[in-house]
Amino acid sequence: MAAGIIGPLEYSREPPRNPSLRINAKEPFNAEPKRSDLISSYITPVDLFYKRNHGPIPIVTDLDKYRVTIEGLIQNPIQVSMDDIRNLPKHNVTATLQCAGNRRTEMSKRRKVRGVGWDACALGTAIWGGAKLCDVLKLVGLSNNTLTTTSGGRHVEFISVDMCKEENGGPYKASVPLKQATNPAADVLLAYEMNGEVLKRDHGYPLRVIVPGVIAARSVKWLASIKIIEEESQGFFMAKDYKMFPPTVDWDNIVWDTRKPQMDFPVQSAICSLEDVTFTRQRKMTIAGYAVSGGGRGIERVDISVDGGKTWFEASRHQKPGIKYIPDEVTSDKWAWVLFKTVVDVPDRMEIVLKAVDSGANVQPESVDSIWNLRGILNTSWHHVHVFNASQLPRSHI
Ligand SMILES: Nc1nc2c(c(=O)[nH]1)N[C@H]1C(S)=C(S)[C@@H](COP(=O)(O)O)O[C@H]1N2
Ligand SMILES: [Mo]
Repeated sequence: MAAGIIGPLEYSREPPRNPSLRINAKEPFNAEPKRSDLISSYITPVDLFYKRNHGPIPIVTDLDKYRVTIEGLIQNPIQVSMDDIRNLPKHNVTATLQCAGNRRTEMSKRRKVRGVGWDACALGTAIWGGAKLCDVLKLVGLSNNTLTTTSGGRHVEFISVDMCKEENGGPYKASVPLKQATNPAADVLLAYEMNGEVLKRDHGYPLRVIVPGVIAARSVKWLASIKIIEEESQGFFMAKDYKMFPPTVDWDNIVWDTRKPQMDFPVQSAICSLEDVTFTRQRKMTIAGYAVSGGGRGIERVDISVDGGKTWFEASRHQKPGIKYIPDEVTSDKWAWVLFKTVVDVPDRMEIVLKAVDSGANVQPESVDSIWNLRGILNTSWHHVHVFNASQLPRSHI
């Protein structure tokens, strides 16, 4: 067990949570904000940030004794304290974390998938404050942009203290390539702050990994040790989960080894000002939501259709509107979402469709069928919302 922090076996010591969250699973606690709450500010308030756990929330028993071990295929393993991490240059990175399971419920409606159901709000944007992993790894003699260590290490594994049933009660683990971990431009952080405050327990207190542009499953919370290893982590969530299979693969014929662990997330967008089926008496309506892409590819365009995808127009978008506490040292926001908004006239009924285009000209896929996969990850299909004028309700709704 790691020094100064424990992963409890039961759920009797969970932190307080905002009651407005929509709970998708109680134990482990998995919850997302309401759609309208998600887009009420560019930076997601901590209490409204989605929470995705695989076990009870760990407890820091003694922060002074807390140490992160750095070991594996390196010459000299060390242990670092919170003070050691805080003494390194501090960076603030504005990054959107998105769970690979975002919009899973919608995919499951088409054909059943396995996993916690999520609406379209299993993501959030925060200003993460902490040390760059590349600076931490310099403490064990690894210089920037290292491909491999002299003893053959090519991946950096992060190990937590929580107890996940998928790991048979063991801790959550994930890894990133050493090249990415030691690349200062990749902005991989060991974060101890979220939106300028000490990280909360739900989000990994005292220290978590943030891997911008990559599915959030790699941003390990409650970090206990870092291991330099030869191959990608063999942990459950790298080897037997969070992989993208084609629609033909089912639980009977799946061979996990045939696919790489998913890293970057693809371009994604969703309407958050409206529910999937919305009734209104208004003649004008606001369509607002988010668009985000992984790998540091910003959003180039957000396209909206109000006639089911026959004709399209571009939504106005805004990045960073009125951020109050954005500090000077913020390095970039290429890792973060854009929010968009547009006002349209409301006919008797309309089908609103949304798709985004990223800076690499990647476009969201039209149909969920083409990307359906048994674990229900990365549902990035065009988002549809049906609007009915309440005075003209179709027969089936009266
Ligand atoms: N130690 C640990 N880290 C973890 C997880 C976990 O269960 N345990 N869940 C991962 C997944 S799947 C996601 S989507 C994000 C969620 O981060 P959040 O709860 O801060 O939003 O954390 C990742 N890191
Ligand atoms: Mo996730």
